[in-house]
Amino acid sequence: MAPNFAKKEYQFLRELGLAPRNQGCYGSGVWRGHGPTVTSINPANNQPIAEVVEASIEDYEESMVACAEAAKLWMQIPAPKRGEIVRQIGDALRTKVQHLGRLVSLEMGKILPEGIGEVQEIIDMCDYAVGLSRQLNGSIIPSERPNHMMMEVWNPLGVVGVITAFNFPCAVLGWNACIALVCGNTVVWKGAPTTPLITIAMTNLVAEVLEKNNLPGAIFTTFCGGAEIGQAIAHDTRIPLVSFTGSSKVGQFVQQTVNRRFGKCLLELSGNNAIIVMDDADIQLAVRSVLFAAVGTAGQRCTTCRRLLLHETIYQTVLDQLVEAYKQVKVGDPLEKATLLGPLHTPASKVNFEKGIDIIKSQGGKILTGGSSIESEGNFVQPTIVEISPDAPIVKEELFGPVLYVLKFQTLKEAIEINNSVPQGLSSSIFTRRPEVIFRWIGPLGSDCGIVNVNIPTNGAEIGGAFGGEKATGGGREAGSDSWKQYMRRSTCTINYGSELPLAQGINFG
Ligand code: UN1
Repeated sequence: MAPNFAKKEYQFLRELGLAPRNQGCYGSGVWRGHGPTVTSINPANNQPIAEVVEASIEDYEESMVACAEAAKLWMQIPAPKRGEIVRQIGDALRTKVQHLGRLVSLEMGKILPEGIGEVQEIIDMCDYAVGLSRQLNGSIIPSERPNHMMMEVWNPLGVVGVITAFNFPCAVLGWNACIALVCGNTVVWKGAPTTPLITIAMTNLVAEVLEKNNLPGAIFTTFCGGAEIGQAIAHDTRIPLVSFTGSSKVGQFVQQTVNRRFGKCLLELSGNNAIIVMDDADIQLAVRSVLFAAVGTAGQRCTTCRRLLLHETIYQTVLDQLVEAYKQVKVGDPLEKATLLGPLHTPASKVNFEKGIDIIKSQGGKILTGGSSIESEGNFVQPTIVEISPDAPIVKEELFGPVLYVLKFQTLKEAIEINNSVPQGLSSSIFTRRPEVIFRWIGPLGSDCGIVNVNIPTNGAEIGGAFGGEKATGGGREAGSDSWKQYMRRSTCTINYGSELPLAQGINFG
């Protein structure tokens, strides 16, 4: 049933500024929408939640003119003052964390604690970015010439484009936007076509803060829309940096388009993450971690564990405990308290799961538990464990659902080889207590991923580190550490404060 917005249990939608029909473009500080009308669907029952009128290309053009203009103003505001605006965004999020988390759960389908966790991730990013706004430091470099000084000044890029995916419909916006804003850039955001209500609710919150501070709304410009808007962003020379989250296939296309115009890309693409359990591992810790990593968000995180590599001596013990744990997983409405596994995001994801299972069987995979979709009005499937050879072609692909491949190994070297044998390189984890194993794992001949963990799951990264991966994952790094540098341009400045003109490399010119 479509929610009745007036009913008490759906009151939170109104409080997030949503209506049964919404405009999906926030440009030049006003809501508009002249594109196609889409319906947001609840994945737990495939019933409509509300309608959204997407941005048209004309909406895009008009909004982009204002956004590029606003960048000139925003970049001249001192960075710590920009930080103060991001601090206020964080505070606004704090007051709405339950509501927004609930909306994430309702529209995306992840369970409520994960929905709230996702909003918390943006709040963390706001806090981080506030501190960062006083630390956008450049270096001073010794000059080889007398009476000269060399230094680096970090300047804003202008406009940063952020294209996000359905699985983290707002946290990934937070990773990019919080940093981009304190760095002095305006932000253009295209959320996923199937999560437009989250895009609108999140934008409402940011827009209110800008308005309260008498700043142009165009500093934060939002488009609900599909491929046409995505392509416009990729082609737009007013956008020097495009951050894209999605499949490797689309990411490659975005990168080629942006690079052709000498723009830069930050890519956050597919993962195929492994957990290795060594013979000395704490088995209980490993089993709990695998459960969260493989079943959490119904296997729809880019950091989801898809491959479990078990040492032959503990193979059966871990597997028995894991199969037992899988059988206890409660599948159901993501808003209900006991639920651990919500629906897949769309009916197409469910079909994709079913096709994946057929391929797994045809490639010699043995289903140990699960393996079927569940008859219901929602997109529910069973959490699934498969015994399969590491050489089966399906193992190299990212099947976006709760399907875990279990593989057996004998030596650490062999486990690392299997870990590194897939095209993707996002996240990885090993369970062991031996220092020599830990240091080999994180060293040059260890995991080839961007995220290399020990005794924790592959997912659930903190925002303080740089997030991203290698190979087909795209090479981008977002959120913490020195990721901010990508949202700025570096000016290397050499200043002569003397009256001579000594040349570098000792050149005597005339
Ligand atoms: C994603 O799946 O696109 O590490 C991002 C994690 C989360 C982010 C996942 N912090 O699982």
